Amino acid sequence: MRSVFGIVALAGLAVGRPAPEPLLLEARAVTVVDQETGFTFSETKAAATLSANIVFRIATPANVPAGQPYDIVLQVVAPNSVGWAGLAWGGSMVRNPLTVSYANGQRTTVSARWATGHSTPQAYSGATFTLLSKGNKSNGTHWQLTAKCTGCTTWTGSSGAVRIDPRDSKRLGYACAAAKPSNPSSPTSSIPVHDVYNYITHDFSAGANANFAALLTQNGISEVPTGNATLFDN
Ligand code: HEM
Ligand SMILES: *[C@@H]1O[C@H](CO)[C@@H](O)[C@H](O)[C@H]1NC(C)=O
Ligand SMILES: *[C@@H]1O[C@H](CO)[C@@H](O)[C@H](O)[C@H]1NC(C)=O
Ligand SMILES: CC(=O)N[C@H]1CO[C@H](CO)[C@@H](O)[C@@H]1O
Repeated sequence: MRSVFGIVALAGLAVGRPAPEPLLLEARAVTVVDQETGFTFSETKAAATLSANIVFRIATPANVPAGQPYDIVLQVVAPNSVGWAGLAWGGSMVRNPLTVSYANGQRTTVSARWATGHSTPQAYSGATFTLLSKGNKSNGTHWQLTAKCTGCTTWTGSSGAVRIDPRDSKRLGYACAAAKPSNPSSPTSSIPVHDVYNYITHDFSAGANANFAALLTQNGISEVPTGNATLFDN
């Protein structure tokens, strides 16, 4: 696991030659602490073009009891050239929760979808999102979403119940299009088909938060997260 706190990164530069990177196709977990929301995220960059990345960040509660469902906080940072960005939690397009987000002026919209084939996904009621009071914005170069999701990490797929292990790495799918959704304020807006799709390996363990429930409260979400908040906040 590598840490990318400003100070640590600068200290690394000052030391001089970095350690050689192993040439392994393993998850390259990067832990990022978001100063604005206070969450610790595991970050994976996904190529939108040869020269632009979408950044996917996922924060998990620490100490999730084995087998229990759990909420996550998803942060997506995309260049303004990206009309929509999608994350496929099961690692492919079909029969798993798809999270699609897009800019809506100064705000962002997030949409839960589900595809039964390689055609336009439908709205999905099994995953619900609550935008945090901080972390949803856009500027001259990027738009950014920050939302809690209930239902992104457990679902019933083609071969039964699936649960993402919060202590593990997992292949996720992603997709994006340059063209914008027709009705950006609506979570059920029609979206144009992707220009790009690919896969990332995301290390969920690098985004564990011992104070998950308290951080949600600090960001305007007071309901108890799915799972056991008592255990999450120890
Ligand atoms: C907007 C409507 C969409 C249409 C019409 C569509 C259509 C398709 C088609 C036809 C393919 C197969 C391409 C091929 O095999 O050559 C494909 C693949 C794929 N799509 Fe979509 N798609 C849509 C939305 C999405 C969304 C929202 C996601 C979310 C991440 C997504 C993720 C993927 C992925 C990861 C693949 C690679 C194959 C797989 O893993 O199943 N798609 N899509
Ligand atoms: C624009 O927003 C993005 C995403 O929040 C951020 O990473 C970037 O630093 C911002 N740029 C400026 C100039 O503020
Ligand atoms: C959470 O865990 C604690 C400690 O095991 C237990 O006493 C409590 O009943 C649990 N709460 C829920 C809602 O499961
Ligand atoms: C900067 C910021 O966090 N903006 C918005 C994020 O989304 C929520 C819910 O729509 C808004 O209340 C925030 O103002």
